[in-house]
Amino acid sequence: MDRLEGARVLVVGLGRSGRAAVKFLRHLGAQVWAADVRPLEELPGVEAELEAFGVPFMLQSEQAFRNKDLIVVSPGVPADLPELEAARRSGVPVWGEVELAARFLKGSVIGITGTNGKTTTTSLVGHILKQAGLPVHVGGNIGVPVVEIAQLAQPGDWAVLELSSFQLVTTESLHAKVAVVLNVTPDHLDWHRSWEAYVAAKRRLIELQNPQDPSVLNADDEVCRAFGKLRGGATVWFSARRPLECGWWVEDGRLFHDGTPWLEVKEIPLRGRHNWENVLAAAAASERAGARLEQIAEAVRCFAGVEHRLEFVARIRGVEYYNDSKATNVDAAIKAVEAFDSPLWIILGGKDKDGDYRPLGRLLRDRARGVLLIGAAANKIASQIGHDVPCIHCGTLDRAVAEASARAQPGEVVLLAPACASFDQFQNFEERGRKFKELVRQLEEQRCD
Ligand code: UMA
Repeated sequence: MDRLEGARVLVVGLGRSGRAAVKFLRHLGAQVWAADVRPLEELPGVEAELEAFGVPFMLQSEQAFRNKDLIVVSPGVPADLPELEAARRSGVPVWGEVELAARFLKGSVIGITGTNGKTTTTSLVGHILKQAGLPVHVGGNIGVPVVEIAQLAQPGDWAVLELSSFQLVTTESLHAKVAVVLNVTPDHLDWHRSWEAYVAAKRRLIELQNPQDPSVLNADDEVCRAFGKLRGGATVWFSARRPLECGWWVEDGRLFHDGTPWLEVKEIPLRGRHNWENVLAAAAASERAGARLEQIAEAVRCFAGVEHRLEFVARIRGVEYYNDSKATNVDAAIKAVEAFDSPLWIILGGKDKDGDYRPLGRLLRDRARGVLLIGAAANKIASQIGHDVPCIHCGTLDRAVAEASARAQPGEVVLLAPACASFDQFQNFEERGRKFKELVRQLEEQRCD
């Protein structure tokens, strides 16, 4: 189904991806209907947008799926919804928004996935290619729907795409010219229902590649090593822990490519060993896209980092505040904690994703002065880590920041790295991170009063 002119298409989910898909489909000349589980009153701005495109709205129901030639789903819509299963059984294709885009995308794709580090790596690859003077577009899970990139990219351009497991499950036609898998650890098990299904989703990125195209994989990650067996000679390995025979690694405080040192660890402007991995992976992908080593090194040195990822907010009365709102799972929170040597006050909690918080508790035993708990997962977290580290139930982020500022001593760090999704108290992790920064800035103002 490559021509969609006149096709009857239902778009499910009217967040960022769904709304962009509606526009793209109308541009292609399809007849479009739009559905969401939420009524229009709860979807600000959507009614006017749909009206402008002549697209009727329907609440998500069995009826909305009837008499359609194609269903396009947003990433957050579970791929095994009964209505979607029924559509597939009756021969109606179900595409994710990324699949829709992939069928029309003219540039070459660098696809980046992994449980943690995707956004930093994606934005770093975009930055390196731009600095190297290559034509580049950045999108995907990072916040720019891939259908928007499909409308912009020309043949010869690079599309650097952050791809989540949700997006990969419903994708078939995305043949990444370079694929990157950073790491695979448990996440989103509530959505995927099993670890195997989550790993299979990540594996799709490399399974869909053409045989000769390279996969950049983490030599220190067990799942990536298994993926490497599938890709054989097309694998480019990286390691932040040990020298490799060839590929990209860190040794004695320097980054190497095939035995050539090209950057010092101390020149990386991002905190934490996990960011060495992100830099190695970004460098490997960028080199395959045509950037030279010295261009890569120069671009890494001037990379400003990404909002909500170990973002420095302020230093108030000798206490440093960091926003890592993007740490929405246990593994990401562990990496955030490992990035600091100073004693920590850490804000944890939100919507649980079936996480096991015990490994985090063991790490916090030596590193944290206390945990400030917020959101729906507070009791579960306290029951799993309460014997390792003092836990203070704060309920809300406002309260947690107030408690942290009252307790933290000069030389200590207050870190928001919640290990949970934000959806119980916020629209998304960005809103949570912005709120944290606002609260910290208020502390700063109080100090000046
Ligand atoms: N909805 C339905 N039916 C359902 C489920 C949801 O109608 O069965 C509706 C909701 O009511 C809501 C809409 O779908 O109105 C939300 O759609 P969505 O959850 O797919 O979110 P979008 O706004 O389209 O944003 C998505 C990604 N969100 C998710 O995957 C949850 C964004 O990633 C991404 O930036 C954006 O597409 C552009 O590509 C965010 C994210 O949290 C950052 N991603 C997860 C993560 O990184 O952990 C995977």
